[in-house]
Amino acid sequence: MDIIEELRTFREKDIPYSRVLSSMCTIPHPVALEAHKMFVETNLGDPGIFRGTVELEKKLMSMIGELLHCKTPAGYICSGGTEANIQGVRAARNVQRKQRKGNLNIVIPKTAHFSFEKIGDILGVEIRRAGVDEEYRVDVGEVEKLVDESTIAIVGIAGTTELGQIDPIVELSKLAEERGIELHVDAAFGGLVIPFMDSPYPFDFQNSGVSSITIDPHKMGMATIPAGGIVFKDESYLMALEVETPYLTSKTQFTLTGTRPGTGVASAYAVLRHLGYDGMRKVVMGCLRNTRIIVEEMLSLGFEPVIEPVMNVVAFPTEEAERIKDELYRRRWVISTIREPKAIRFVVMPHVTEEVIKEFISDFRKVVGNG
Ligand code: 0PR
Repeated sequence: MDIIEELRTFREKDIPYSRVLSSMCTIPHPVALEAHKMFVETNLGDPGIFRGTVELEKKLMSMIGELLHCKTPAGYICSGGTEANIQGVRAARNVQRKQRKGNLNIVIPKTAHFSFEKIGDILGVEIRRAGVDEEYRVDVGEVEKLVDESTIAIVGIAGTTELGQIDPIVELSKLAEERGIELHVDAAFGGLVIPFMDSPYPFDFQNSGVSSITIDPHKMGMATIPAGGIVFKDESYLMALEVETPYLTSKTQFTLTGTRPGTGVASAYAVLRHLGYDGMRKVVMGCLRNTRIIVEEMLSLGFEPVIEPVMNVVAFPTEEAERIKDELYRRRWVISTIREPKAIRFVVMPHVTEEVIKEFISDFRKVVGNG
């Protein structure tokens, strides 16, 4: 068998995005794919060779900085939200280390992504989890109680993985400033949604206490995987991450990985330039409209959302969550479930079109005995 044919047999076993309502990734925008192909062999790990790609990354970072209300953005495109969160907390640890005593800790919302588990393990910092209010936003009072002399950073989430909720970043920022500690905002998902909403919640560097933001082009930015983003409020944080690189074309490196693709940079840049703010707004509005359609359909079947959707993520409580998910999977639909409360969850990415929703709801009805 021809190798390409062989590869196709594997690829055909993958479930197409048109059957996936659980993913925060999506089909790359056509312009992202073009850009990706052009940069396939680039390696940002050796900037002296890929000088043009380095320049492009700087341009992209200043575009993202503008979007996030930062005049001095410093950061890079990495493998994803996990690496971005690691680097955000690692930089916070390195800048705070001298002033803090004891076993260092960070305070995160209970609703934080599981990447923070890895962070605790890798960096050896204690992870303290604060509870949430009835709308699933972190309880700032609880965060305040958990912060002590060993705390290096607070984490807030702008677009929680499970419910798409936004933490009170404004209040967290004030608290971080009062205590002289860092505030890392995980906007891996929401970072490319919130700025394009009608009255965007100020989750970004508008708050002077925000030190770093995770913002992933391979989620709502429609870039090719891998493309995560970490942005610091200024260069001092990158300097706190530097190690010497004796035999490279550069003297130091602040990234976590060494060899690093330029494809994410090119594809993210291409999408943002091609669509512009207006185009991005249209995409986001489309996803929000489709989220509404799902909510209406689900309401008509007797399911009420856990919270009124804030963005294009929505969950519906049901004791039968696991059964529904498994039964749908047997019918080649992928949805997800969340733990607290027990619920089924949908992420309404650009590939979840009105037609997809129609087809999905028709199967969903059968699964819940209403079709
Ligand atoms: N922060 C938040 C708020 C996230 O939602 C995620 C990922 C991350 C950080 C980590 O990002 P990376 O996965 O890029 O390292 N959230 C989704 C999740 O883990 C990602 C995802 C993507 C899940 C595609 C499924 C899928 O098919 O649930």
